[in-house]
Amino acid sequence: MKRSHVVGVAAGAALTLALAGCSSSKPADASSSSAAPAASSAAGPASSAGPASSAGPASSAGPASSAGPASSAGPASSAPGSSAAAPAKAKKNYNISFIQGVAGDNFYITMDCGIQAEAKKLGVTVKTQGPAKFDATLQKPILDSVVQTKPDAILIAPTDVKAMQAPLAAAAQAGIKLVMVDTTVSDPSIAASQVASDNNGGGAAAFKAIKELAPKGGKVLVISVKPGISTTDARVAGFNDAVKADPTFKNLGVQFDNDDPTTAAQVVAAALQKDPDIVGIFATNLFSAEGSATGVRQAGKGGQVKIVGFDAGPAQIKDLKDGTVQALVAQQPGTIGTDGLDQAIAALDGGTVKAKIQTGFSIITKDNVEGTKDAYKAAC
Ligand code: T6T
Repeated sequence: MKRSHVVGVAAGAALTLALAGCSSSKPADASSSSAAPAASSAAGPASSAGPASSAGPASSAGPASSAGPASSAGPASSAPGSSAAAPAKAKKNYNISFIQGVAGDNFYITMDCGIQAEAKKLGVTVKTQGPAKFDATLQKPILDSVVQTKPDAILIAPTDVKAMQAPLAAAAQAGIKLVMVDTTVSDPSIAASQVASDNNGGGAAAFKAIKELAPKGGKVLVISVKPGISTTDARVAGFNDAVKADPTFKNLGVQFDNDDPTTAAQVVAAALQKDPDIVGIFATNLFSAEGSATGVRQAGKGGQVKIVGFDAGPAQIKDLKDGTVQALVAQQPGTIGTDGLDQAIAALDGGTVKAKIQTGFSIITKDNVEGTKDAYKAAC
């Protein structure tokens, strides 16, 4: 499936961004004739239960192909996970846990909405919980206690590639099927499947958007969470490689905010004091983007310094409409969730499991934000 998507940037110049098609493939068939009735989702801390609404067809994608007839480096955007026929019921009402990277993050809330809708359809139970901060020292005890309850499978967004490796290996050793959703660990062979966005491609697309907004080039800054997160590290790498290939831009490097918008705002304010001629900021996730917008606003440079942020939470959409942020790289967290659950069920039912699924992203600007279906949810 390929579709072309014309978007404009705040400066008014129209960009033609190609949404390059990821090849469509149905997630592993989780079909079975008998299935338990859908059970309602139970709750742990920061838990959520499944809505009645349907998640749409479960989708999955092969490696996201990139395209972009428009200028400059990297893919402009990548295709949404392609549609596939909805899986049938699971063989039984499995007990599954979903452990978010952090509770209360619109990205993981939206992912949980996809998971819960899919769980209802498949007739399985998913309990969701997450740490209060994006921090392995807080996520590990949650994982350990979930493992004690002996679920059939765990869907998890590991908060650190190294720190979560051993606890997840122990879970796999205990016979629990693992599916990495969003983030992963250094050695993902312990998992049945991994589902994530094209994070490297998204970083390259972010640079491409900045270049369209600041065509003369100049200084660019990256605001990220912390080192050791597979997703944001890949976004930074994709962005850095694209900047390196363009001599009109000078990369000031990456600064970290520990997933805290207040810290991000302070870091951006200090950076703008030191380098008032920064032309663009790439914020690699939701809270980094929120904080970067605040920092730029407080410096009185709203609209002048171009901000491209990963994710599309409600506050980010507002910043985009206000003109403080110029473009958002919107992931498909609902699809990551449904695909992740489908793979877990396939692994449990003895079906065919896809070891790796890459989902797409889209670029939201002021010109296409109205009516976008890619904005994240605050609740299901
Ligand atoms: O960007 C998402 C997610 O993909 C990343 O791994 C961590 O941050 C978010 O949850 C957004 O806050």
